[in-house]
Amino acid sequence: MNNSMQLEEQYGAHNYHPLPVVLVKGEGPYVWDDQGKKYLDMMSAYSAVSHGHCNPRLVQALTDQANQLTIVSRAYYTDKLGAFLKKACDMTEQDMALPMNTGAEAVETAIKAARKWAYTVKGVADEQAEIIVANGNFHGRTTTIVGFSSEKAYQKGFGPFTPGFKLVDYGDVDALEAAITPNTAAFLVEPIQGEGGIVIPPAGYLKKCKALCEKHNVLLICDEIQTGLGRTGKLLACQHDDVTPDGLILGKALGGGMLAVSMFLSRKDVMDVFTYGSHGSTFGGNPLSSVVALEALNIIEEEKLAERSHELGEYFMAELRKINNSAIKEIRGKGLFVGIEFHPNQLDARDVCLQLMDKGILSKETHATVVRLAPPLVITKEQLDDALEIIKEVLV
Ligand code: PXG
Repeated sequence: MNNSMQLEEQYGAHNYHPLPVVLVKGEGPYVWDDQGKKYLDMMSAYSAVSHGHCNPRLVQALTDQANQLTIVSRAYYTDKLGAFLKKACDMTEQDMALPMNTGAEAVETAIKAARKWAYTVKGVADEQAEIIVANGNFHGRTTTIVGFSSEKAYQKGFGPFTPGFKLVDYGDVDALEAAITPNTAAFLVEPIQGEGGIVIPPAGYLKKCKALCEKHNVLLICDEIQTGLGRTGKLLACQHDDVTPDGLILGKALGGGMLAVSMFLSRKDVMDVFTYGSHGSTFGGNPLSSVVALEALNIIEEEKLAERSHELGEYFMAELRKINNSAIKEIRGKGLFVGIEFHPNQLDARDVCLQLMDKGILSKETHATVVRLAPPLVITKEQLDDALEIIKEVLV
């Protein structure tokens, strides 16, 4: 253990179990450690670095604005926030947006919006609103959010939890219908479960969920913090099912891998439940974040990162499927959001990640059996080919 690791271990809470590498520099899909060793980053900070490390356009936008104006309170207008909100709404076909910082904050915002909409628009009796969520969900780490997780490890020791949530099986439309009552405000769901292990629901699932939600006057809210902004080969993963959700949550790549920028977007009648003083954030929507996030959206559009993710993802998965190793249970994904699942007890996903790291690829296991491969979307086919060579060396 070197000095950097020791300092983190001694002075930092032990809420992570990092691989033994100290990163000091990044550029495009690559990062370097303190020994000068270069790695291809196939983690991309859980999709936050879709634009590549230190993307020059984003560095420029960040530094220009940092020299101009960084943070003021939302008690004032700025010349930057409106343009960012408009771009986000236009691109995602939503009416209005509320900017926050971390993903969990935007999820909390969605929960508050759904509940207040249920009381003030749908007519649910006070304190009775219910939100349906899916088994295997991951929406963040606040006490309310971990309270409706089905993963006991996220909850243990942190109760009591917020009432008003119901779990149903992911991918099961009948279970959703059975769970809906007149008090249901919303169904909050990830179009593909990322932390759950890159779990892809049956084709048409979201479309059927949308129809059910419409029928029962329930909001369909998609958490696209991880799947959104091109990661799965479309701008939004819900577009694979031709669905425009009633509420949408973005984060991670929205900040261009530079800053924590998240937002809840929705229809006007939902967003209008927020009135002066009912919600807010010191840093949400500040001019520095707004400029960086607007440029991040421009880059996704102009550099066609979603299309790139689709094409390279198809190629990558087809090549991975050629690997002949009986420990591999499944290779699945959409776009450059790919998981390799191993049969339990045949190959340990963390061991595979350690071997990949040794050979110059950074990845991370989700649970014990799935290795996640999600490089920056700016990666080239040649760079992906290099990665494939190394993955084959480790797995064949
Ligand atoms: N929703 C989804 C779908 C996510 O993947 C969040 C919400 C929460 O975002 P913030 O910005 O609050 O972390 C995520 C986050 C971790 C961890 O260590 C989090 C994520 C992925 C992997 C690890 O908490 N995703």
